[in-house]
Amino acid sequence: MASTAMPNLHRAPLAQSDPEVAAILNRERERQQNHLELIASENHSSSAVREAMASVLTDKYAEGYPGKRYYGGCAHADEVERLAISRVCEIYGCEAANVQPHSGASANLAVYFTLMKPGDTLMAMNLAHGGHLTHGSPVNFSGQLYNVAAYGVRDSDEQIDYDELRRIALESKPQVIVSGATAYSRAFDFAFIRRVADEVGAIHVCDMSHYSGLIAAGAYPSPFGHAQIVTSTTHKSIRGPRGGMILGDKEFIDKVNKTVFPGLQGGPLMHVIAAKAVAFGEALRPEFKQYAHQVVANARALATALQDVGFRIVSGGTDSHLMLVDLRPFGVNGKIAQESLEAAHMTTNKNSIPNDPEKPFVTSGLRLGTPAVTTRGMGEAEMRQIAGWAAEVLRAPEDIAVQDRVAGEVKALCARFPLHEI
Ligand code: DSN
Repeated sequence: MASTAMPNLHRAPLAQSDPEVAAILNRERERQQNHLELIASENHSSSAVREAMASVLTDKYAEGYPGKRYYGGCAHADEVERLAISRVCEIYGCEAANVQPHSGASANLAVYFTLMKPGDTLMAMNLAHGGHLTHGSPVNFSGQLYNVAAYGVRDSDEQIDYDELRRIALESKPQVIVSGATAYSRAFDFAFIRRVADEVGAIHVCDMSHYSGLIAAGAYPSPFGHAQIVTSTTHKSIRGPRGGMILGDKEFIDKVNKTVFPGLQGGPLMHVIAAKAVAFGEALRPEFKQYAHQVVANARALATALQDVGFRIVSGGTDSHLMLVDLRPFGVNGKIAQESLEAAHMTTNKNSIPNDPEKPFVTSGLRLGTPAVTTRGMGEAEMRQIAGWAAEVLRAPEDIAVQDRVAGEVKALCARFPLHEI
Protein backbone atom coordinates (compact mmCIF):
# COMPACT_ATOMS: atom_id res chain seq x y z
CA MET A 1 0.00 0.00 0.00
CA ALA A 2 1.39 3.44 -0.91
CA SER A 3 2.32 5.49 2.13
CA THR A 4 0.15 8.55 2.73
CA ALA A 5 2.27 9.66 5.70
CA MET A 6 3.49 13.24 5.80
CA PRO A 7 7.27 13.58 5.22
CA ASN A 8 9.05 12.70 8.46
CA LEU A 9 10.90 15.83 9.52
CA HIS A 10 11.96 14.45 12.89
CA ARG A 11 15.53 13.93 11.68
CA ALA A 12 15.67 16.88 9.31
CA PRO A 13 17.98 19.84 10.00
CA LEU A 14 16.34 22.92 11.48
CA ALA A 15 16.51 24.89 8.23
CA GLN A 16 14.38 22.22 6.57
CA SER A 17 12.13 21.37 9.48
CA ASP A 18 11.41 24.93 10.63
CA PRO A 19 12.78 27.56 8.25
CA GLU A 20 11.05 30.32 10.18
CA VAL A 21 12.98 29.68 13.41
CA ALA A 22 16.16 28.89 11.46
CA ALA A 23 15.95 32.31 9.79
CA ILE A 24 15.56 34.05 13.17
CA LEU A 25 18.60 32.20 14.52
CA ASN A 26 20.59 33.15 11.43
CA ARG A 27 19.72 36.79 11.96
CA GLU A 28 20.89 36.53 15.59
CA ARG A 29 24.11 34.81 14.46
CA GLU A 30 24.73 37.69 12.04
CA ARG A 31 23.96 40.26 14.74
CA GLN A 32 26.51 38.66 17.06
CA GLN A 33 29.10 38.49 14.27
CA ASN A 34 28.64 42.11 13.17
CA HIS A 35 28.20 43.86 16.52
CA LEU A 36 30.60 44.43 19.39
CA GLU A 37 29.15 42.77 22.49
CA LEU A 38 30.04 45.09 25.35
CA ILE A 39 27.42 43.95 27.90
CA ALA A 40 29.55 42.98 30.91
CA SER A 41 27.47 39.91 31.78
CA GLU A 42 27.58 38.39 28.29
CA ASN A 43 30.14 36.28 26.49
CA HIS A 44 30.47 34.04 23.43
CA SER A 45 30.51 30.39 24.50
CA SER A 46 32.61 27.93 22.51
CA SER A 47 31.28 25.70 19.75
CA ALA A 48 31.91 22.75 22.08
CA VAL A 49 29.80 24.26 24.86
CA ARG A 50 26.97 24.90 22.41
CA GLU A 51 27.23 21.42 20.94
CA ALA A 52 26.90 19.85 24.40
CA MET A 53 23.95 22.11 25.16
CA ALA A 54 22.15 21.01 22.01
CA SER A 55 22.81 17.33 22.75
CA VAL A 56 20.66 14.26 23.36
CA LEU A 57 20.74 14.94 27.09
CA THR A 58 17.99 17.52 26.59
CA ASP A 59 15.65 14.51 26.43
CA LYS A 60 16.67 12.97 29.75
CA TYR A 61 14.89 13.22 33.09
CA ALA A 62 17.31 12.73 35.96
CA GLU A 63 15.61 14.02 39.11
CA GLY A 64 17.91 13.44 42.04
CA TYR A 65 21.69 13.38 42.11
CA PRO A 66 24.36 11.05 40.64
CA GLY A 67 23.84 7.53 42.01
CA LYS A 68 20.45 8.51 43.55
CA ARG A 69 18.03 9.21 40.72
CA TYR A 70 14.28 8.76 40.56
CA TYR A 71 14.39 7.52 36.94
CA GLY A 72 16.10 4.73 35.07
CA GLY A 73 18.59 5.25 32.25
CA CYS A 74 20.66 7.80 34.16
CA ALA A 75 24.13 6.19 33.85
CA HIS A 76 25.42 8.85 31.44
CA ALA A 77 23.61 11.67 33.21
CA ASP A 78 25.46 10.55 36.35
CA GLU A 79 28.79 10.47 34.54
CA VAL A 80 28.46 13.95 33.12
CA GLU A 81 27.17 15.53 36.34
CA ARG A 82 30.01 13.94 38.35
CA LEU A 83 32.48 15.26 35.78
CA ALA A 84 31.05 18.79 35.97
CA ILE A 85 31.26 18.69 39.79
CA SER A 86 34.82 17.38 39.89
CA ARG A 87 36.02 19.90 37.31
CA VAL A 88 34.43 22.89 39.03
CA CYS A 89 35.84 21.78 42.40
CA GLU A 90 39.28 21.52 40.80
CA ILE A 91 38.99 25.04 39.31
CA TYR A 92 38.16 26.71 42.61
CA GLY A 93 39.77 24.29 45.06
CA CYS A 94 36.47 23.65 46.83
CA GLU A 95 35.13 20.49 48.41
CA ALA A 96 31.68 20.13 46.87
CA ALA A 97 29.28 21.65 44.36
CA ASN A 98 25.72 21.60 43.14
CA VAL A 99 25.65 22.26 39.38
CA GLN A 100 21.87 21.92 38.96
CA PRO A 101 20.55 25.49 39.52
CA HIS A 102 18.91 26.72 36.34
CA SER A 103 20.25 30.25 36.90
CA GLY A 104 22.15 32.47 39.30
CA ALA A 105 18.85 33.65 40.78
CA SER A 106 17.83 30.02 41.47
CA ALA A 107 21.22 29.38 43.10
CA ASN A 108 20.78 32.38 45.39
CA LEU A 109 17.20 31.38 46.18
CA ALA A 110 18.35 27.87 47.17
CA VAL A 111 21.13 29.21 49.39
CA TYR A 112 18.87 31.73 51.14
CA PHE A 113 16.15 29.10 51.69
CA THR A 114 18.77 26.81 53.22
CA LEU A 115 20.25 29.43 55.53
CA MET A 116 17.36 31.70 56.49
CA LYS A 117 13.72 31.76 57.54
CA PRO A 118 11.37 34.44 56.23
CA GLY A 119 11.86 37.57 58.32
CA ASP A 120 15.57 36.91 58.90
CA THR A 121 18.02 39.61 57.91
CA LEU A 122 19.91 39.52 54.63
CA MET A 123 22.70 42.03 54.16
CA ALA A 124 23.98 42.73 50.66
CA MET A 125 25.05 45.46 48.30
CA ASN A 126 22.47 48.09 47.41
CA LEU A 127 21.15 47.52 43.87
CA ALA A 128 21.57 51.24 43.15
CA HIS A 129 25.27 50.94 43.99
CA GLY A 130 25.93 47.81 41.93
CA GLY A 131 24.15 44.92 43.74
CA HIS A 132 21.70 42.47 42.14
CA LEU A 133 17.94 42.02 42.27
CA THR A 134 18.41 38.83 44.33
CA HIS A 135 20.50 40.76 46.85
CA GLY A 136 17.41 42.16 48.53
CA SER A 137 15.64 44.35 45.99
CA PRO A 138 12.05 45.12 47.11
CA VAL A 139 10.70 43.87 43.76
CA ASN A 140 12.41 40.47 44.19
CA PHE A 141 11.62 37.51 46.47
CA SER A 142 14.82 38.34 48.40
CA GLY A 143 13.51 41.75 49.39
CA GLN A 144 10.03 40.45 50.11
CA LEU A 145 10.90 37.42 52.28
CA TYR A 146 13.77 38.90 54.24
CA ASN A 147 14.51 41.97 56.21
CA VAL A 148 17.18 43.70 54.13
CA ALA A 149 20.19 45.69 55.29
CA ALA A 150 22.11 47.21 52.39
CA TYR A 151 25.69 48.39 52.20
CA GLY A 152 27.06 50.58 49.43
CA VAL A 153 29.78 52.83 48.15
CA ARG A 154 31.21 56.04 49.62
CA ASP A 155 30.38 59.32 47.87
CA SER A 156 34.03 60.39 47.90
CA ASP A 157 35.59 57.60 45.80
CA GLU A 158 32.60 55.43 44.81
CA GLN A 159 34.23 52.35 46.40
CA ILE A 160 32.66 50.15 49.10
CA ASP A 161 32.63 51.85 52.47
CA TYR A 162 33.86 48.96 54.62
CA ASP A 163 33.63 50.86 57.93
CA GLU A 164 30.01 51.62 57.16
CA LEU A 165 29.44 47.99 56.10
CA ARG A 166 30.69 46.84 59.51
CA ARG A 167 28.56 49.43 61.31
CA ILE A 168 25.43 48.29 59.44
CA ALA A 169 26.23 44.65 60.19
CA LEU A 170 26.70 45.34 63.92
CA GLU A 171 23.41 47.22 63.98
CA SER A 172 21.29 44.86 61.86
CA LYS A 173 22.77 41.51 62.98
CA PRO A 174 22.17 39.71 59.64
CA GLN A 175 22.01 35.93 59.30
CA VAL A 176 23.68 36.22 55.88
CA ILE A 177 26.07 38.77 54.37
CA VAL A 178 26.36 38.61 50.58
CA SER A 179 29.40 39.89 48.73
CA GLY A 180 29.49 40.24 44.96
CA ALA A 181 27.75 42.62 42.56
CA THR A 182 26.68 43.20 38.99
CA ALA A 183 27.98 46.70 38.47
CA TYR A 184 30.95 47.13 40.81
CA SER A 185 34.26 47.24 38.98
CA ARG A 186 36.60 47.18 41.98
CA ALA A 187 38.10 44.29 43.95
CA PHE A 188 35.97 43.12 46.88
CA ASP A 189 37.76 42.72 50.21
CA PHE A 190 36.34 39.24 50.86
CA ALA A 191 38.55 38.70 53.93
CA PHE A 192 37.17 41.83 55.59
CA ILE A 193 33.58 40.79 54.91
CA ARG A 194 34.26 37.37 56.46
CA ARG A 195 35.70 38.99 59.58
CA VAL A 196 32.57 41.13 59.90
CA ALA A 197 30.36 38.08 59.28
CA ASP A 198 32.19 36.17 62.04
CA GLU A 199 31.88 39.15 64.38
CA VAL A 200 28.08 39.27 64.00
CA GLY A 201 27.47 35.52 63.67
CA ALA A 202 26.48 35.67 59.98
CA ILE A 203 27.36 33.38 57.09
CA HIS A 204 29.33 35.01 54.29
CA VAL A 205 27.86 34.07 50.90
CA CYS A 206 29.67 35.33 47.83
CA ASP A 207 27.73 35.69 44.59
CA MET A 208 30.72 35.68 42.23
CA SER A 209 28.61 35.51 39.05
CA HIS A 210 30.28 38.42 37.31
CA TYR A 211 33.80 37.61 38.36
CA SER A 212 33.80 33.77 38.24
CA GLY A 213 35.97 33.41 35.12
CA LEU A 214 38.46 35.95 36.42
CA ILE A 215 38.59 34.20 39.80
CA ALA A 216 39.11 30.82 38.09
CA ALA A 217 42.21 32.28 36.45
CA GLY A 218 43.57 34.28 39.39
CA ALA A 219 42.78 37.56 37.61
CA TYR A 220 40.53 38.84 40.44
CA PRO A 221 40.68 38.17 44.22
CA SER A 222 39.17 34.83 45.24
CA PRO A 223 36.34 34.56 47.76
CA PHE A 224 37.30 30.93 48.49
CA GLY A 225 38.59 30.61 52.03
CA HIS A 226 36.65 33.77 52.98
CA ALA A 227 33.07 32.99 51.97
CA GLN A 228 31.57 29.76 53.36
CA ILE A 229 29.29 29.50 50.33
CA VAL A 230 29.80 30.75 46.79
CA THR A 231 27.10 31.03 44.12
CA SER A 232 27.52 31.87 40.47
CA THR A 233 26.03 31.94 37.05
CA THR A 234 27.93 29.85 34.50
CA HIS A 235 27.55 32.03 31.42
CA LYS A 236 29.34 35.28 32.24
CA SER A 237 33.14 35.56 32.46
CA ILE A 238 33.44 31.76 32.99
CA ARG A 239 32.00 31.44 29.44
CA GLY A 240 29.76 28.41 29.85
CA PRO A 241 26.10 27.78 29.12
CA ARG A 242 23.35 29.87 30.71
CA GLY A 243 22.88 28.45 34.22
CA GLY A 244 23.90 28.52 37.87
CA MET A 245 25.92 26.67 40.51
CA ILE A 246 26.56 26.56 44.26
CA LEU A 247 29.96 25.78 45.76
CA GLY A 248 30.94 25.07 49.34
CA ASP A 249 31.94 22.40 51.82
CA LYS A 250 30.37 18.95 51.76
CA GLU A 251 28.20 19.55 54.81
CA PHE A 252 26.57 22.64 53.30
CA ILE A 253 26.22 21.18 49.81
CA ASP A 254 24.48 18.10 51.30
CA LYS A 255 21.94 20.49 52.82
CA VAL A 256 21.51 22.75 49.81
CA ASN A 257 21.14 19.72 47.51
CA LYS A 258 17.82 19.03 49.22
CA THR A 259 16.72 22.64 48.77
CA VAL A 260 17.56 22.60 45.05
CA PHE A 261 15.83 19.25 44.52
CA PRO A 262 13.14 18.49 45.59
CA GLY A 263 12.78 21.86 47.31
CA LEU A 264 12.79 24.22 44.34
CA GLN A 265 13.49 22.44 41.07
CA GLY A 266 12.38 19.26 39.35
CA GLY A 267 14.43 17.60 36.65
CA PRO A 268 17.90 19.06 36.15
CA LEU A 269 18.77 20.39 32.68
CA MET A 270 21.24 17.60 31.92
CA HIS A 271 22.22 19.04 28.52
CA VAL A 272 23.14 22.29 30.27
CA ILE A 273 25.05 20.36 32.94
CA ALA A 274 27.00 18.62 30.14
CA ALA A 275 27.80 22.04 28.68
CA LYS A 276 28.85 23.25 32.15
CA ALA A 277 31.27 20.29 32.28
CA VAL A 278 32.71 21.35 28.91
CA ALA A 279 33.10 24.98 30.01
CA PHE A 280 34.78 23.93 33.27
CA GLY A 281 37.18 21.75 31.25
CA GLU A 282 37.97 24.79 29.10
CA ALA A 283 38.52 26.95 32.19
CA LEU A 284 41.13 24.47 33.45
CA ARG A 285 43.27 24.99 30.33
CA PRO A 286 46.24 27.39 30.42
CA GLU A 287 44.78 29.45 27.57
CA PHE A 288 41.78 30.32 29.76
CA LYS A 289 44.12 31.89 32.31
CA GLN A 290 45.61 34.00 29.55
CA TYR A 291 42.11 34.90 28.33
CA ALA A 292 40.90 36.05 31.76
CA HIS A 293 43.99 38.20 32.38
CA GLN A 294 43.48 39.76 28.94
CA VAL A 295 39.84 40.52 29.85
CA VAL A 296 41.08 42.64 32.77
CA ALA A 297 43.89 44.25 30.72
CA ASN A 298 41.33 45.13 28.04
CA ALA A 299 38.92 46.58 30.61
CA ARG A 300 41.70 48.77 32.00
CA ALA A 301 42.68 49.87 28.48
CA LEU A 302 39.06 50.65 27.59
CA ALA A 303 38.50 52.62 30.81
CA THR A 304 41.68 54.65 30.28
CA ALA A 305 40.85 55.34 26.63
CA LEU A 306 37.31 56.41 27.57
CA GLN A 307 38.74 58.79 30.17
CA ASP A 308 41.15 60.16 27.56
CA VAL A 309 38.23 61.08 25.28
CA GLY A 310 36.31 62.81 28.09
CA PHE A 311 34.14 60.21 29.83
CA ARG A 312 34.13 59.89 33.61
CA ILE A 313 34.61 56.34 34.88
CA VAL A 314 32.85 55.66 38.19
CA SER A 315 35.46 55.12 40.95
CA GLY A 316 38.17 56.24 38.52
CA GLY A 317 38.89 52.86 36.94
CA THR A 318 38.47 49.11 37.17
CA ASP A 319 40.02 46.01 38.73
CA SER A 320 37.82 43.62 36.77
CA HIS A 321 36.11 43.03 33.44
CA LEU A 322 33.64 45.91 33.72
CA MET A 323 33.34 49.62 34.18
CA LEU A 324 30.56 52.08 34.81
CA VAL A 325 30.64 55.15 32.60
CA ASP A 326 29.16 58.39 33.87
CA LEU A 327 27.66 59.99 30.76
CA ARG A 328 26.84 63.36 32.23
CA PRO A 329 29.97 65.07 30.82
CA PHE A 330 28.54 64.22 27.37
CA GLY A 331 25.08 65.56 28.23
CA VAL A 332 23.44 62.29 27.24
CA ASN A 333 21.49 59.82 29.38
CA GLY A 334 21.95 56.03 29.52
CA LYS A 335 18.84 55.22 27.48
CA ILE A 336 19.80 57.44 24.55
CA ALA A 337 23.44 56.33 24.75
CA GLN A 338 22.47 52.65 24.64
CA GLU A 339 20.20 53.25 21.64
CA SER A 340 22.66 55.33 19.63
CA LEU A 341 25.55 52.94 20.32
CA GLU A 342 23.37 50.02 19.25
CA ALA A 343 22.67 51.82 15.95
CA ALA A 344 26.46 51.97 15.56
CA HIS A 345 26.74 48.19 16.23
CA MET A 346 28.00 48.47 19.81
CA THR A 347 25.76 46.62 22.29
CA THR A 348 25.77 47.98 25.84
CA ASN A 349 23.34 48.42 28.71
CA LYS A 350 22.24 51.57 30.43
CA ASN A 351 23.00 51.36 34.14
CA SER A 352 22.41 53.53 37.17
CA ILE A 353 25.51 55.09 38.66
CA PRO A 354 25.79 55.71 42.42
CA ASN A 355 23.42 58.53 43.46
CA ASP A 356 21.96 58.62 39.96
CA PRO A 357 19.47 61.48 39.54
CA GLU A 358 17.75 59.61 36.66
CA LYS A 359 15.20 56.78 36.97
CA PRO A 360 16.48 53.18 36.44
CA PHE A 361 14.86 53.03 32.99
CA VAL A 362 16.77 56.13 31.89
CA THR A 363 19.96 56.33 34.02
CA SER A 364 23.04 58.53 33.73
CA GLY A 365 25.39 55.65 33.07
CA LEU A 366 26.43 52.81 30.85
CA ARG A 367 27.94 49.51 32.00
CA LEU A 368 30.61 48.18 29.67
CA GLY A 369 32.51 44.91 29.86
CA THR A 370 35.23 43.13 27.93
CA PRO A 371 34.61 39.34 28.31
CA ALA A 372 32.93 38.92 24.90
CA VAL A 373 35.22 41.11 22.80
CA THR A 374 38.24 39.43 24.43
CA THR A 375 36.84 36.01 23.50
CA ARG A 376 36.92 37.21 19.88
CA GLY A 377 40.66 37.84 20.28
CA MET A 378 40.59 41.63 20.58
CA GLY A 379 43.26 43.42 22.60
CA GLU A 380 44.16 46.85 23.93
CA ALA A 381 44.49 48.45 20.47
CA GLU A 382 40.89 47.49 19.62
CA MET A 383 39.73 48.84 23.03
CA ARG A 384 41.18 52.24 22.12
CA GLN A 385 39.33 52.13 18.80
CA ILE A 386 36.08 51.26 20.59
CA ALA A 387 36.50 54.21 23.00
CA GLY A 388 37.04 56.56 20.05
CA TRP A 389 33.92 55.28 18.28
CA ALA A 390 31.83 55.58 21.47
CA ALA A 391 32.93 59.21 21.84
CA GLU A 392 32.13 60.02 18.21
CA VAL A 393 28.65 58.55 18.49
CA LEU A 394 27.83 60.05 21.88
CA ARG A 395 29.00 63.54 20.92
CA ALA A 396 26.18 63.53 18.34
CA PRO A 397 23.71 60.91 19.61
CA GLU A 398 21.00 61.91 17.11
CA ASP A 399 23.32 61.90 14.07
CA ILE A 400 22.38 58.89 11.97
CA ALA A 401 25.20 59.54 9.47
CA VAL A 402 27.79 59.21 12.25
CA GLN A 403 26.08 56.05 13.53
CA ASP A 404 26.07 54.52 10.04
CA ARG A 405 29.71 55.34 9.37
CA VAL A 406 30.81 53.95 12.75
CA ALA A 407 28.61 50.87 12.22
CA GLY A 408 30.53 50.19 8.98
CA GLU A 409 33.87 50.53 10.77
CA VAL A 410 32.72 48.28 13.61
CA LYS A 411 31.53 45.68 11.11
CA ALA A 412 34.93 45.72 9.40
CA LEU A 413 36.65 45.21 12.77
CA CYS A 414 34.27 42.36 13.61
CA ALA A 415 35.09 40.69 10.28
CA ARG A 416 38.73 40.51 11.42
CA PHE A 417 37.63 38.66 14.59
CA PRO A 418 35.07 36.09 13.40
CA LEU A 419 32.78 34.13 15.70
CA HIS A 420 31.32 30.66 15.13
CA GLU A 421 30.87 29.06 11.73
CA ILE A 422 27.75 27.24 12.93
N1 DSN B 1 21.46 40.28 34.30
C1 DSN B 1 22.75 40.11 34.95
C2 DSN B 1 23.69 41.20 34.62
O1 DSN B 1 23.57 41.74 33.52
O2 DSN B 1 24.56 41.53 35.40
C3 DSN B 1 22.60 39.91 36.38
O3 DSN B 1 21.70 38.89 36.60
